[in-house]
Amino acid sequence: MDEKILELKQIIEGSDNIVFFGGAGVSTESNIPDFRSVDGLYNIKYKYSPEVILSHTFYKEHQEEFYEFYRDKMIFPDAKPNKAHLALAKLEEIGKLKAVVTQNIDGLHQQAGSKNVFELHGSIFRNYCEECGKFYDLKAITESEGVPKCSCGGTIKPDVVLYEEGLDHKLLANAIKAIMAADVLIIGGTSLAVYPAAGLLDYFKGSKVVLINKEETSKDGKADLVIHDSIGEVLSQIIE
Ligand code: CNA
Repeated sequence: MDEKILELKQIIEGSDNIVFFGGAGVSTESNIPDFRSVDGLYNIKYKYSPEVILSHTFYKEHQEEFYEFYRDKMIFPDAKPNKAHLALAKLEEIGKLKAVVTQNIDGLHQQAGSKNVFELHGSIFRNYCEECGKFYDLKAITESEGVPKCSCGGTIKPDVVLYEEGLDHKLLANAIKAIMAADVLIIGGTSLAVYPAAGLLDYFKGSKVVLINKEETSKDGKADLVIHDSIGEVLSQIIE
């Protein structure tokens, strides 16, 4: 076994208080593109960058275009959890992993069986009317055309955090609490370029930070163990 995998295995064996912090790279092996990889959404040709389209201002001013992009590029209803999601769910089941803090909106951690998941940026599976607050599931978006409308006439908005919007305070506080209480923090599949989410890592006070990412990140220098590899491949070797 690779030396680094062995080291990760030892770190995991030595702790029953692990928190995982992840991003879009956790779901690329489920064929959901991330933002910043070569095949990611930042490198596709679109009239506007994802950062512009997925902003609150754009949502308000160009709703038709927002929903066209959102349906086309952000929703993958048939995606299945991959080896990374399954390994993390297993680590929780055996009592080692206490929480998953994710920037993803795809619901794949829950689909894999993870219970304590903090979805910092919301979920494509939750949608609500901006006027009356009525809740809608994903079908309200996938089975409608143009701007999805509520029975009251209001616009249905996905419960996902757009650029320029703040994170849910309670959720943020609970995610911070979990990170502060953890002994081991495993960070994976994230460029750590999106704030305030990436700033949550500064709350970690435990003993070991592990970083598993295909590319280098700004926090590589601060981690005790850095593995530049596919997260599904790495985590599936830990839990066999
Ligand atoms: P990002 O900025 O696109 O970074 C992804 C990182 O993951 C990159 O550094 C890649 O090198 C790395 N990576 C890609 N595939 C793998 C892999 N298989 N194994 C290991 N590393 C890999 O994405 P972040 O999550 O850091 O950025 C935050 C944004 C992206 C959040 O606001 C998300 O909501 C948003 N996003 C989410 C999804 C999703 O829900 N699946 C998809 C696309 C974007």
